[in-house]
Amino acid sequence: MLQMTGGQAVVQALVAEGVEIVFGLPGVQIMHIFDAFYDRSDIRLITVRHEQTTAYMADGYARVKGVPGVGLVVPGPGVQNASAGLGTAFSVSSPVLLLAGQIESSMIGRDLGALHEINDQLDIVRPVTKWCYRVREVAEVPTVIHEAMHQMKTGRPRPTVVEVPPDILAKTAQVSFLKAEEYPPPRPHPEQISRAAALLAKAQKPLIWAGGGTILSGASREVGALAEGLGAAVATTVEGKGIIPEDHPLSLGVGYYGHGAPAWAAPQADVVIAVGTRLTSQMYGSTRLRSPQSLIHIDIDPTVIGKNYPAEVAIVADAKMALQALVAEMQRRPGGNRGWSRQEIAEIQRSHRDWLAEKIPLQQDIISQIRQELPEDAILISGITNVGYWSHLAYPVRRPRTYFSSSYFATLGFEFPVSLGAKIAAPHLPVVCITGDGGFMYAIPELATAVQYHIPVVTLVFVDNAFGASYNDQQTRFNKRVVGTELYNPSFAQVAEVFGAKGVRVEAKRVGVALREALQTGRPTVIEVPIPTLTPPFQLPYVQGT
Ligand SMILES: Cc1ncc(C[n+]2csc(CCOP(=O)(O)OP(=O)(O)O)c2C)c(N)n1
Ligand SMILES: [Mg+2]
Repeated sequence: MLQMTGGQAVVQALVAEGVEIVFGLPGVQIMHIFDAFYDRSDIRLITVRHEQTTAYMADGYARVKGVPGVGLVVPGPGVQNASAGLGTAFSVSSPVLLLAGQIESSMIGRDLGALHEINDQLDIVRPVTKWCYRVREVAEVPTVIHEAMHQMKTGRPRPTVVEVPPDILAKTAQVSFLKAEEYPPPRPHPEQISRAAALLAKAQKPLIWAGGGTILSGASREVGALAEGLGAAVATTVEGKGIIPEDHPLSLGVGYYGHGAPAWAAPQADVVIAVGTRLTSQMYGSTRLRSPQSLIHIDIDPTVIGKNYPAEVAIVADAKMALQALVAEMQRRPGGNRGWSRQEIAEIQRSHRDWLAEKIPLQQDIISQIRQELPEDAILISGITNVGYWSHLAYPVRRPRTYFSSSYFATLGFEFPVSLGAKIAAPHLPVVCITGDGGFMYAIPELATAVQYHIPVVTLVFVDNAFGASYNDQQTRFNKRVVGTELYNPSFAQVAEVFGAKGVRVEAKRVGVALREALQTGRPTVIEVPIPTLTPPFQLPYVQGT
């Protein structure tokens, strides 16, 4: 038992849980937490310029490290500013703990007009969190933070919010702390594994759809082993990108809005093993499964199973555990599988590459220059911008946790702050952010954060002087009636310099060279690249699979 304030208890509990860094923005109700960082060498506080960044940086950090990231904000506007970041983390199943201030306990829910007051604060974050809670006593701080960690380390990892009123943060009490815990991943039911194996034994053309859940569970080896054992082709969602190297002979890469090599292959599959995905691919074109294709659906979250296509076999378990069991079960069964021939996959890949070369020569050239400059373990954050979308399909990834998107939330502006969190988590790796002139503007003030804390992310800003996707939508769906989608921009290179970062402007064909130079300087750098407005994948007709 230790005698301390609620604010000190919060920081001590974080340390006890293994938290090394917190991303925060101060305000009167949370100053006791800020004060508790004073003179501590076992935990760092990074101050950002907008609360959205607290959640985004925590998310980027969490995605790279595979451990919860922590943000700290004032109540009311602070929480609301952070909520798009929570929504993004929710969509990609990222463990982000947001510590939120509150108004004085005695005033909560009375609509008195207290500073930053918002009624039912937790109701605002409930739809984008897995769990949220208000601390009522200093002594319960460690158990509440421990429970938030438990929620994020078990099942589907999604954001949590813990709010603490300022009177609790200021009060002194005796507090005892818990040790950080790890929890065993849930194993599959053996009967479901043998049912899945029986179905797979008859499969001629099995297809694995690997989602973000496979990355979260670290199932690279298992996905590879099952694919090789069955001769199964492997398609991934954007979130599952890189679960096996995308140049593996059985890899089809990403299926995105009905595009990508999976669009050619999916219609030929007879049994599909979907792992760690709700199978959003069902919504688009040729990647949609159709009867009589059978689905074996594996997910840690039972609510996901069969959501977009009925599952013949449902396996509720950790992806790695389930795949390990399935691989072992298949090895016990006599008779080799036929599966896909490597030529078939190579031909599909060729069709996909030809299609890209025909449809998007400029984006493909830019993306190959980026790939060429980056080592295998470099991290790319693909923003909500044209080159970002096309990177899903044209930027081969070879390792898990090296490629990040904002999933179905498609949060414009997430990319730069998420990159900063990623770089803090992996200071030794190159971290590159792809953004647009629209998206970068959301978080440009964080260039100051990058300079202040020496976070040398390289940001590629593609400037088409438009909210390009919306502009292009008007070109195609609205008969070229352009309204409200054109942008005036400053020189992003000059803006970067004014902040004390490095800024350069280059033509698209010089992106590779500029990236190489930027990575060598070790400084936060903005590379501004003028481009014409371009068509995103989701505004092109679907690929017609064979
Ligand atoms: C928070 C949010 N607001 C609005 C949108 C809608 N939206 C999607 S793409 C886009 C345009 C993005 O412009 P830019 O960053 O310049 O990229 P570009 O499309 O020009 O490549 C907009 C406004 C969104 N996805 N997220
Ligand atoms: Mg733009």
